[in-house]
Amino acid sequence: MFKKILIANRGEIAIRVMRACRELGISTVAVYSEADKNALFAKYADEAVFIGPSPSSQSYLKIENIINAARETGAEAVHPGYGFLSENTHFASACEENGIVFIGPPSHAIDAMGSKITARQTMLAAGVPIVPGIEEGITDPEDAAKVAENIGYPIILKPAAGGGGIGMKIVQSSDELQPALASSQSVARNAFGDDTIYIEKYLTEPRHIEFQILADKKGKTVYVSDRECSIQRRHQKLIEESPSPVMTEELREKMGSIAVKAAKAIGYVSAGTVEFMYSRGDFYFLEMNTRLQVEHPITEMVTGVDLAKEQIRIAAGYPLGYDQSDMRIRGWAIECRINAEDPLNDFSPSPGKIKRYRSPGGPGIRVDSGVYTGYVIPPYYDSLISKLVALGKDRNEAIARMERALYEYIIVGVKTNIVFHKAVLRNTRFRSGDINTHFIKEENIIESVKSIAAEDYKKGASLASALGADSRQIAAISAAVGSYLSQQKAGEKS
Ligand code: MV4
Repeated sequence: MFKKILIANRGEIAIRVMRACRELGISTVAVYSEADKNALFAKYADEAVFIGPSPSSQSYLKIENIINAARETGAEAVHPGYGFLSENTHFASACEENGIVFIGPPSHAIDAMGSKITARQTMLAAGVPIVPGIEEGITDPEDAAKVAENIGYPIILKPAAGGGGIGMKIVQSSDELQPALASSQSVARNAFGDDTIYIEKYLTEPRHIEFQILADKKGKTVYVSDRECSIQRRHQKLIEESPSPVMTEELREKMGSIAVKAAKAIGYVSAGTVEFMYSRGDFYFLEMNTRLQVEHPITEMVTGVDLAKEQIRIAAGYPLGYDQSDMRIRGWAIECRINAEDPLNDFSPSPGKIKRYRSPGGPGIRVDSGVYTGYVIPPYYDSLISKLVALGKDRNEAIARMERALYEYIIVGVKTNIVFHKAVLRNTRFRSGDINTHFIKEENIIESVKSIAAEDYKKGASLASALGADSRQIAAISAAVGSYLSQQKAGEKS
């Protein structure tokens, strides 16, 4: 086993990986930017190397600096977390060339999923179902028109080099095609330096369902659990659950085996995720994420598998210690991403100082976070404060525990999306499990966020005035929507 690992990431995921290292008896090296010099992850590590005065995310993208930090500290392996360099083949190769183990897939497996067209070709050849469409790039508008006519409208244009929805265009009819193609190409050229576009049939109400897989270096690949990730806004996931409400034993067996087939088709090793779109009983390969994902804890909660540890064990050459038939799902887990953002102002980021912080606990609750009271959330990175995860014996218990945990959560100083999560969790359609990727829009969740915020505000104000607060205090207490009761109590004691 490795003796020392460098974690090339920040925030909660750096801590998550270091926790795995600590349990495995591996010492840890953090790398940190100027903006992160007071961050918890840098304090948690056994050693911390300053990698740059640049306060923006640039520090965590400088391959050379990170390789140097690993060499100087004698780290034998590097864990990239998610985002930053986690799916960068140059980084994986640079590690390989410097005799440092990249804790993730081989660079050729990252490459295989880089171009969406190549990925479609590979999956088609392997017998993995893909959305009806083409496996070649399109540049000529007349070719595009013919292809679109063949597939049948509505269609969707996607950049080959893309991901995350950038440059995608839905086209409802032939007269919209030419401007949509031009726009898609121009966005793709700017974002990826490559304006290759391909065409797929547009699915109107898909669910996003993904499968966690693990593959060791001996050729064994298993699926761990499925995750439902349909609750998202502008391609940003906000709530995930495992299993998916539509999942049956039979469907899991079918989709899981295909996820394993997809991984094997590219010689995958490490933890990975195969994404599918699911619509009315049919499912199609979408893309594969070659990293540990933000939402990995819900899979850990329902299976008992420690994915971060498994990644490290696999990278060190250990075989998986179990077979597919040993894998069991027990209970139901939900994750809410708690972000420093204002759901009442178009989810605009709300960085700044956390003046008061108390995270929930009790039965079935897990909080992965990198913040503390007095910590200043820098404006340069993502706005994730924590991942709040609730495990229950079934979906109803998981929801009840999540609502209870949201009630307990105190975060003062920055705006958070806690009230947004409350609004989704009490929605009757969400409770019935009838969701798709357009849920937030279709259910007009923002309107219920407004009314819950107003409700909380009123309760806070009446409580504060009953306790003899002056108008300034009432305003302050009321403004802290979502945790007014706890704040009142905490305020009494301080
Ligand atoms: C689609 C689609 C419908 N039909 N492709 C958006 C991001 C990228 N990963 C794939 N995306 C989609 N591709 C076809 N043929 C709808 C989406 C989509 C989506 C997919 C997964 C999760 C959330 C989504 C939100 C909006 C649109």
